[in-house]
Parts: sequence; C-alpha cells; structure tokens
Amino acid sequence: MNGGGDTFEAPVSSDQEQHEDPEKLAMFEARIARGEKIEPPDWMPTLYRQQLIRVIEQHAHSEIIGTLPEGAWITRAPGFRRKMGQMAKVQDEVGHAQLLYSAAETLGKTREEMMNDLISGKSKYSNVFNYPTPTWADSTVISWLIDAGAIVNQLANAKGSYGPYCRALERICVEESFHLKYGHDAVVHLATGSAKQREMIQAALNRWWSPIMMFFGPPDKTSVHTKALMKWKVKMATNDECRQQFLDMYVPKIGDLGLTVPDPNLRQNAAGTWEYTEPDWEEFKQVINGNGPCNAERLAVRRTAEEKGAWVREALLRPAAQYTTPLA
Ligand code: BYC
Repeated sequence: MNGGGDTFEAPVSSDQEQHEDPEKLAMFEARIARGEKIEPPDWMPTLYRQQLIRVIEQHAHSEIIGTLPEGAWITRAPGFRRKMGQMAKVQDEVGHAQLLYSAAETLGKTREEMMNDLISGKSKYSNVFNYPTPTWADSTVISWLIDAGAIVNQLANAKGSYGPYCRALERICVEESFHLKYGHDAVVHLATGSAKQREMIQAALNRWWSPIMMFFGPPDKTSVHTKALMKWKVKMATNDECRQQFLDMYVPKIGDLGLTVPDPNLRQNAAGTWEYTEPDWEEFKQVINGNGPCNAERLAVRRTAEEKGAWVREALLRPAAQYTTPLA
C-alpha cells in the first residue's frame, strides 16, 4: 500500500487514558487549560504522545512529498525569475520537513523509523500531493491555494499545546506567507493574461478544487481524531472550521480574478456559513490509502532518493573515517 495506513479506523482507545496515573493526568490537563506549553521532558499521556507523533510525522511527510508536484516545474517554469522562485519555494518546503521531523523526534520516534514508514506506505501524507501537475498553472494553484489552506490550519495549531510543534509551525507560517504571495502573483499573471492563459488557470482550478476541499480533512462528523486532539489543544480548529475559514478568505479573491469556483452550489447562507457540494469522500479515502493517481510514483521517487542517499548518511555517521580518493 502506498501513502496509506488504516484510515478511518477508531482512534487509539481512550481506555488508554484510564491506565494513566490520574494525578499526573489531572496536572497535565490543568497545564493545558492554563495555556502552558508542554515540552519534551514533561510527563504526557501516551495517547497525547501517539497522536502528536502521527500528526507531526504526517505533516513532515506532506512537506517532503509536496515538493514533488511543484519540483517538477523548476526546470519548466516560465522564465528565469519563476524558476528561481520555484526552486526557493521547494527548498523551503524541505526545510519545513526538517523542522517537523525534528519536532516529532522529540517524542521518541526516530527519523529513520519515520522515513521507513513513509516509503513502506504505512504513514500518510496530504491527499493533495497525490495529484499530478500537468501544466504550470497547476503548480501555481498549489503555491497559492494549498499554501493558503496550510496557513489557515497552521496558524490555528501554532497556538496549540506542544512547544516544539508550535514553534516549528510559527516559523513555517512566516515562510508560507511568502509562498502565498509568490503563488498569488503567478496566478494573477495567468488570470490577467491571454485567453489561453486564462483558460489554463481556470482548468487548473477546476482540477484542484475538490482536492483542496478535501485537504482540511473529512467532515467533523466523521473525523475520528478531532475530539482527542482538540481536548489536548493539538488541534485548535476543527476540519470544517478551517474549511469555512478558507472559503471566507479565498472565494472572494478567486472571484476578483475573474475565475469561477467549479461548484454551482457554493454560496454563503444568511448565517454566513458556506454551503458547498461535498467533495467525493470515497475518492479521498482511496487517495489517502494509496490508490490516488500519483501515490505509487511519489513513493517510488522518495524510495529512490532514500537508496541513493544511503552512502551520504553512512559517511555522516562516521565523521572520523578516512577516505582515499583513487587518482585513477
Ligand atoms: N490528507 O480524524 P481526522 C503543505 C486522515 S503540507 C491525508 O480528521 P485529524 C505544503 C487522517 O490522518 C501541510 N490524510 O484526522 C507542502 C486520519 O487517518 P489516520 C500539510 C488525511 O488528524 C509542500 C483520517 O484521515 N498539513 O502545505 O484529526 C508544498 C481521519 O481524519 C487528510 C498538515 O499536515 C488529508 N488531507 O485531522 C506546498 C497539517 N485529512 O491517521 C504545501 C497537520 C485527514 O487515522 N495535520 N486525513 O490513518 C492536521 O492538522 C490534521 O492531521 C488534519 C486531519 C487536519 C490533516
């Protein structure tokens, strides 16, 4: 299975909480209620640790795999300026993965274990990166709207309870806001360009809208982890709240560019809530369980990188070793 794992199974049982020391658990929850940050040496319930590892690890994998659809356009981006920008963005995303893997390591899972779980298909990463970027416009939609969605989610969670994750998210959000400007600029260029360019960006938006709607996770009523994550302030907004906030902010901006959101049912009701056509959640399940259009390709690239980089990791682990370069 690629990019999979057992989706929508019940969360790790809250029975586990019953085996925790009640006094320690109460002190831990009081700290969270006071808005204190939990740091790596602090006592924490096993379920909190497991959930954090899951979320942070999946996030790190998303950054790494997320470089692939945009990375494919580094050499083909229109003009030198865009090529430079694209390269810098991809480099930033790899940096985000580094920060996140380091944050997850503080919880006791090694980077090697995380990498193995990624390339074996055990761990998940974001659904959106299992779709192709057949045109430059697709890449610009990622840079603008996926990054916009990521900022909505991450700004909220940066105020969460686990110190290392929050600090990583704060830094990531600063860089993501540059990516957002970069992506917006590229989309504006296409949307205000020739008829062919406008057609290209509209077609890309049509392809990406549904994956973007899924990006925030399944509807709250079917989300299995939200309750536990919100109780301990790992997640500071629900999936539906983030989706709504994204729609509030970006539907008007998309309209300003003369583009059409490909959902005829999209409208804000009198209460201000966006009503929309539910994306195909069956497709979502398929994609996050390894059966999306690009899952196999994405993991194959990652696996090759891992294999080809093995000698570098080995050399770094033995800094005192002496190597001789043959002259001929
Ligand atoms: N894709 O109970 P739920 C970026 C899974 S990268 C795949 O609601 P939760 C960028 C979920 O894992 C930024 N799987 O889960 C990078 C669970 O399965 P498991 C990526 C998803 O944790 C490069 C099951 O569905 N952002 O921006 O409460 C270039 C049930 O879901 C997805 C993050 O990673 C999905 N979209 O909420 C450009 C943010 N959604 O684990 C840009 C960190 C759900 O039980 N993560 N699933 O097998 C989170 O905030 C939360 O984990 C989620 C899901 C909101 C994603």
